[in-house]
Amino acid sequence: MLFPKSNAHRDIVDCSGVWDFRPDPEGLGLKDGWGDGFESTHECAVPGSWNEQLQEFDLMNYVGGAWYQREVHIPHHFDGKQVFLRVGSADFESKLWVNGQLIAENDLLCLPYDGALDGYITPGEKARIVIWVNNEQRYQSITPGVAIDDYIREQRIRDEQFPATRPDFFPYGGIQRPVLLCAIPRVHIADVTLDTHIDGSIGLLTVRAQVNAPDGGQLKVAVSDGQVETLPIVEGNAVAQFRIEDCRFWSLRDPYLYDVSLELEVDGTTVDSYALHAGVREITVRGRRLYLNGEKVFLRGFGKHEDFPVHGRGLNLPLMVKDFGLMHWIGANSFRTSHYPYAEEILDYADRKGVLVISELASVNLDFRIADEETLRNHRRTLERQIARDKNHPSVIMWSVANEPGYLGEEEYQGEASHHYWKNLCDYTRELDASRPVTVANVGRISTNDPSFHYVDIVSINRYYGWYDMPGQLDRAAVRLQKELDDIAAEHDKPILVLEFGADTIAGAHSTTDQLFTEEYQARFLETYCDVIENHPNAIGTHVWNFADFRTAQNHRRVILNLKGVFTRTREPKLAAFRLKERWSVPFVFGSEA
Ligand code: GCB
Repeated sequence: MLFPKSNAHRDIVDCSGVWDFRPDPEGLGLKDGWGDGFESTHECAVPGSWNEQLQEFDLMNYVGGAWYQREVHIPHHFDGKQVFLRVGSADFESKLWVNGQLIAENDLLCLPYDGALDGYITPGEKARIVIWVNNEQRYQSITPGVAIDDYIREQRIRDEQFPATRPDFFPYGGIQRPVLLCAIPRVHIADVTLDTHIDGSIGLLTVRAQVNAPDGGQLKVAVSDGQVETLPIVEGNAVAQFRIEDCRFWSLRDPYLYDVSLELEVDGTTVDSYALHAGVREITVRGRRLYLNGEKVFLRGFGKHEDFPVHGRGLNLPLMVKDFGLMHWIGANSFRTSHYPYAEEILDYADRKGVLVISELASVNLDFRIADEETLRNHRRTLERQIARDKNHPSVIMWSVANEPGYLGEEEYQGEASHHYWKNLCDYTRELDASRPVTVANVGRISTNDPSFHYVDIVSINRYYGWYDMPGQLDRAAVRLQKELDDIAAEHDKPILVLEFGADTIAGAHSTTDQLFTEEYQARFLETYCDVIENHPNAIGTHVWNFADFRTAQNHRRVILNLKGVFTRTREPKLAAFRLKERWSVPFVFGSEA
């Protein structure tokens, strides 16, 4: 799955802008053929979530179907090309029509989808694009949905969140990443997979291309160190292997990217080209440590969210640049795409800035009373699509295949079915991508007896002692945390990553003694955790929850936002940000190892 690019053979029309919009709470549109076009009632900017944009039209908390529509000119020079439309993400579920023709559908959260327009458009004329988006989560999806019926089925005493949702982040709806109209040659490069290894000072780069050209064609692959290979195409495939002497490896200090350019030649004519970057690097897990290019690495960073006033989860490039600037300022070297795949633009930027990314699947609070073979199939489908999308980013160093499964402490989580689930999923991840470790973020309620620990490469835990339990008592929290790390290490000879720990903090609240919600308490909380974790022989990282305050659904535990950010939602630093900056300005020193 190649990210769309413009070059001598390929072109893109970005359909971002203000689109016609209409909410459809009664679900009329799918029955009444709104895919052919509909009468709009509102306007909504793309990319962006509809919620805060249309708050004044009573759509802040809207959960259901909504319709988007706009016209776009198909350029004359698209004639003879393969034209398709790519939707970066339209969450949670979406269908796409062009000139009244259903072109494509998607039900995978925060992942792109596309559809071919052959036969449905005329170059030189306008085309009508209609997109239906529905932000209702489904019961069987890998972040299980929750609707009023589910509360009844689950015999819960009350609706806990409005809008109804399980996770602790706002269920934004809308077209949240760009919609791109793309034209590529009919005979083209369809996919490229990069694989890198290191051998001393030599970089080994394998470029595997899939093309839809007939045998007889050839592919020229050039690397910016000066090497060029010309390969025959055999059954739609070509593989080039390069040895880069004195290679500049992609690293935190020097995120060097080689240019890899591919040219497809048929009958002596170049018919297509595509260029991408390769960061030559190797990620390995050995014993209790994580290595980048053979050097131990300790992760310092955050769980984040795609969240900002007005845009909601919509791609926001100035915010992206600002966030990377703040991560650089504070000395973070990594973040997790909690709790869903982030925009590809963000991963590209991480490649360029030398920031390590744990790419997380959109699986939150998997409930093992309802998870079944269909859920597992959905999980595997998500994994396939996410790895296909993100595989070439050197910044992506790990797959987190789920966050806090078994969240309710349901007894089914400890059963055979759960073991089968995690073994199957972790094995499948390694089958699809043997070059990166796999993890699952474990929830405190399951504690150290988590079936997934047996199948992951890295054990990850999220902990809140001193906050949800033992509030205001950091000494007790530290003892408990230490014991859990020791217990896990005693049973699993694997690295341990603490992927969440944090305290809600109201910027401006202060106290001379340990008091929840104050800036001093957050700072001390994070420092206490870092002290314990950094000194543990199995620990390979501290990811603070969260980088910035973010919006949640309405519930009595949150004052509009989850306030665990070390930056506010609009990115002002709290006291803890300065403390972390001080701590993270000193390089991490690993203890002497047995
Ligand atoms: C968690 C979840 C995260 C929440 C966080 C919290 O364990 O993974 O989504 O936002 O706790 O603040 O409670």
